[in-house]
Amino acid sequence: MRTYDNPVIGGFHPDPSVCSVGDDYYLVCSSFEYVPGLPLFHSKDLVHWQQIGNVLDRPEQLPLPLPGTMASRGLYAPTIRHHDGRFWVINTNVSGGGHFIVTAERPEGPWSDPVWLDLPGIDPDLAWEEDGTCWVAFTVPGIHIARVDPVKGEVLEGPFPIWSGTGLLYPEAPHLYRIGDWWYLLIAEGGTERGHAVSVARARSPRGPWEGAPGNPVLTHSATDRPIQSTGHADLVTAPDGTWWMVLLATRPRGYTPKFQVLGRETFLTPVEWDDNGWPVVGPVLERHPAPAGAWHPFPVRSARDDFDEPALAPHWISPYARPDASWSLAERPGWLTLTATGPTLDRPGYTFVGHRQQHHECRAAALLDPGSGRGGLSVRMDEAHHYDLEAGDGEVSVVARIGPLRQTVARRQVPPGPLTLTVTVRTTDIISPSPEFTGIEPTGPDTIAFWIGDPDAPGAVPLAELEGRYLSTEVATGFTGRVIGMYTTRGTVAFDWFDYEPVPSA
Ligand code: 6LW
Repeated sequence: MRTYDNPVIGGFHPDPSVCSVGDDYYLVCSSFEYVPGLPLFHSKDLVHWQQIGNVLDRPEQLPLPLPGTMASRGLYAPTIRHHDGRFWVINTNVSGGGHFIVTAERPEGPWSDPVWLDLPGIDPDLAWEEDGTCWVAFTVPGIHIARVDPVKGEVLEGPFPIWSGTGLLYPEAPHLYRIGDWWYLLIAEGGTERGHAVSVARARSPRGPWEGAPGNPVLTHSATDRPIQSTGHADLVTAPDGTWWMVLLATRPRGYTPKFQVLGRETFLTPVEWDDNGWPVVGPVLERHPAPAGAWHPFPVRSARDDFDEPALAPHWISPYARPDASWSLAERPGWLTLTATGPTLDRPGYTFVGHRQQHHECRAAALLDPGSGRGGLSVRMDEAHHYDLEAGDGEVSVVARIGPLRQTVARRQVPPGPLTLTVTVRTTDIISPSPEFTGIEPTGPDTIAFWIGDPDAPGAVPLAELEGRYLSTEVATGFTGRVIGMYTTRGTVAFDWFDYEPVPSA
């Protein structure tokens, strides 16, 4: 039997929303403080996803960030729908402006400028009745809806509350669907941490009255020992063969109790069945499931190496807060990505950083860089107060750990001038009970992060330091994102010839 592996989109890709057009599927995720905003994926089989762009990729469309945006603020959960021959994305900038709608004829864009909606809350959803009546559902707290003109951004009626789930924490993430003679309302509750759950209600009209499913929550991994945790924030889609599927966020925490999640909330896929009373039956979400029927449609595997030979940066490259034109160039030194410092430290927003999400528990990232007279390197980032940096400049390479209020240089090595390769390797360390020789400092975190000058698999590589990974986890750093491994510059201009990111198979 053909199977697929979860997550279907690894690394920090939370709050997935999906729509289908014929046998094409499109999916968007939250992006928080990172630009470009709202990564957009395409699939033909629900299993293989290729990023085709970002919904918010023009500063004149939406100048990101708005002043004062902090880590894990900015763009929260979006919804994508196809209606009336157009793609619609509704989203919220929690750092200013609130809810907005953008549309596009083609998912690759261009996406329109935003139309703003004068409604409170987060997690907006768009749904249309057969006569064209358009509803926005959102979280204030409790789930509310308003009737809107989505083209003008006018609120025509409401908002009013419709349902607040089963009494669990934070009923949120509503999506409304017309299915047969019913309207269904899918929500998340329990909070986005280990208590996360999916619940459902139905009504004959969006106005209600809403009746919850007797089996609510219809999905949760709360209080289980399953390796996949925090299952929630889901959206539904049908395949051409009539089968139903759910995309949702979940996590894969590791290490000793309370366990640590370092990859952020990722996108998972799971089948949905319907019981005789018309309620969805879903879960558990497994690491491996029987695949949807129909032709398999993998995309060409992206090469581990980005040589920076293309005229534009690929859409998966993200930068915290902003990527000013003057801070990066693919033309200044052809075949290289040059990064020019916009700020002197990764400890405060305003620096130059172009990163790749860590998408696998075991992986390596490397770059060949020419520091010139500048300073820069590779950083593993959660936020300004939680990052490990492997930095070249001034004839040396150093490893700096920033953990909360503490900042320490943990290794330093002289190097000859000129280009050099820097490598970061991440390995899991699941030690769940102390060894007989327990010293009290056994690694109990999810992983270790090692820093090298050179290629660790080639002669001459210099190991500089190995640090515990738990300090770059959501449980320590807090927030809604995951690790991003990036190239950065904090002084002058540093040129990067290539950047590799690849999973490392377990030994
Ligand atoms: C999002 C909310 C949630 O707005 O987390 O898991 C918040 N669900 O629905 C940020 O992603």
